[in-house]
Amino acid sequence: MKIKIVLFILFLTCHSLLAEDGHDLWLRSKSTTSINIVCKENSPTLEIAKQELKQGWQGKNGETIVLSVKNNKAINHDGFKFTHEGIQANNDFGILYGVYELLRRQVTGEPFKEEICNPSYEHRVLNHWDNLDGSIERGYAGHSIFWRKGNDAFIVTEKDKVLWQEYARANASVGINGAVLNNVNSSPNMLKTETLNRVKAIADILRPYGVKVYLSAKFSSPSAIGGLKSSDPLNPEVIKWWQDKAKEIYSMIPDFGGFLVKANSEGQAGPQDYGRTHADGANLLADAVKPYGGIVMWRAFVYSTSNEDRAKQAYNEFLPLDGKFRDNVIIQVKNGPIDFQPREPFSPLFGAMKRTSLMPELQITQEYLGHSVDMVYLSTMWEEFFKSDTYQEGKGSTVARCTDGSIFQQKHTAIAGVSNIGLDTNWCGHLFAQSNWYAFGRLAWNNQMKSEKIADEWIKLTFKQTSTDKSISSNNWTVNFLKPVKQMMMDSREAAVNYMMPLGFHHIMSAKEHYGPGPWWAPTRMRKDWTPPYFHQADSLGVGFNRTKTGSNAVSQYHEPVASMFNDVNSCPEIYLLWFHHLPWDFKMKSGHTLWDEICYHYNTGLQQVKQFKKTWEKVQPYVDQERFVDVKERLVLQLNNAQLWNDGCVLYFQKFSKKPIPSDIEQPVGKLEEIMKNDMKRPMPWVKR
Ligand code: GCV
Repeated sequence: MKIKIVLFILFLTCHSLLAEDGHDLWLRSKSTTSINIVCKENSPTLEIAKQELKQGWQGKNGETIVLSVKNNKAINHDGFKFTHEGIQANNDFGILYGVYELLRRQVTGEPFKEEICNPSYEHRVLNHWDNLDGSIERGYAGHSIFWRKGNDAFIVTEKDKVLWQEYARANASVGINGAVLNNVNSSPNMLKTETLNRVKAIADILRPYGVKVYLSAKFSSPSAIGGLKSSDPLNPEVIKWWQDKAKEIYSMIPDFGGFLVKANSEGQAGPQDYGRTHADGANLLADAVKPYGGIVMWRAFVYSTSNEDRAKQAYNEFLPLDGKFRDNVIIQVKNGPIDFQPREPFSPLFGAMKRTSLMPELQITQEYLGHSVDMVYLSTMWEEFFKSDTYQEGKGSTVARCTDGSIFQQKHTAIAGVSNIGLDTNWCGHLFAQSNWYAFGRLAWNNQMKSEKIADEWIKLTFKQTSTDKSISSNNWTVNFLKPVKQMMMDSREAAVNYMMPLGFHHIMSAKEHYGPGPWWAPTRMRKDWTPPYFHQADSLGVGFNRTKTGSNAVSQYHEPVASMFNDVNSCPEIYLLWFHHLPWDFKMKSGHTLWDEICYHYNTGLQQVKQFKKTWEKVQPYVDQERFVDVKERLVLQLNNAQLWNDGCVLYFQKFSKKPIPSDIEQPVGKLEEIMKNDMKRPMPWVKR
């Protein structure tokens, strides 16, 4: 009996040692050697920097590192310089970022040489779509880490503080320096004093890590909570209300970042309700925060129930306002003209608004890319976006250069990512979704970084030090784990495009939570531009949205030669073909296949790719702890179901129009279209229980 108890205790101890729940993210370095730190200054941030160095140091035993805060014109914002003796920066945050970079290189094996590392963007912000009741719009990793409902909703517990600190640390380690704490579909209660008290508590924890807090503001707040009759931006009482609110916020949070606003979009209030423009609305808030150094991020995600192509509407509305915004307003533009689809061409607003600061908005949470079920590494998608050439100021006017201040004189530069973080132990639901949080930070810091390098770093930081079997040699690990897992990540986004929306298809997902296929969904009561048939336009003659000169002419919003390239079916990249063109089913593709066959081949390729991911992961079992291995394995099974459903649903649905056979050299669908369609809105979401 005694032996049994001892064995049981031993089992529990070993088990807890090996337990890997993913909570530690990419921050696992444990020092084995000592370091001598020289730093004349002191501050809470520098304390953290020193602590991190001591905790994570992997260099020579007893080495001396000098941390010095002094002005160097070559260093921008919170950038830093590696010198022969240590790290130099203009401010404490730069030192902290330098420390994280140094520690990262020690794990990844990248050399530490004299160089300056400047951030691409001044503000690198996470947008949390967290509601005050703790739910998260498009959140797939549990409830909010900031908000909850119930009697203790505003009580700040020790547990809260620990979590917020861990969150701040993770952000700082990849250079993220801002967080919008609530949903853009915001509640006016956000700006009530009792809520602001909690915001202050969060800001106090995030501050030493260099993470500023921002809030999404409801435009109608003056009338909703301020007792005013109107929220008209030109009304003196409204102007005063926002000024007073800003004063109150800054008295509590002196480094408050500013506001994010979704106005006159998807039912949200806005200046147009009073016959005013987006510039009037944005400038109202900008003037209120200006005395304190705050900024306003004003979203360009707008479209109405007009007959105009939805892809054209943001450009039509915002371009005429170019130059009319205050210099502390930044227009936040989604990467593509529709809505975070698996693949979109870049939004034509990039580079077109030359006298206004513009910031890209990326979506880290996988609303249209498989939630926290499908493994999709998004960095390759963002890299494709940054590299897109707008030609606005000649060849090489990439989106990256149009937004980071390289081409246009922007008072402020910024970038936002819609967060995928929740209360799940591993923060993001899917272990591999952590890589998207990581990649967003790395690309926000350096928009020229290559996805492969980011994946390489993330895998090493996340898995290397926890390899369960110490007898595994480094070479063995590299060949049998790092390489195949990296390849899987690098292929994963294209795979998702293949099994969801290849060749320029977009917005053909299920209306239920945007997971799974739904190209058929078109209730008559529904707004047309919310239904997939509006976007794919399939009929007996062909498929695709004609956005050429003979169609909606969305191509004309692009600068030449991009406009002509997209307009001409022969030069339009095939990855965007059905985004811009309506084509016959037997249109000849570059491969020699007909369009119909090519569609089938793409869906099938996506399906086969996911099968391959599953095999790859099964093979790497010896290199991963059991808990993380099983969790990812289970999700890959669900991802394969999803890929199968997409393949079967889309191929069989479009076949009703093409009336052509599915090529015989690929797997035939296993599902029945009627069944898939019948179950579409009833199918439960395949959440993985943790
Ligand atoms: C926060 C899409 C999403 C909405 C989101 C909106 C936006 O429509 O489905 O959940 O709302 O984009 O970005 O404002």
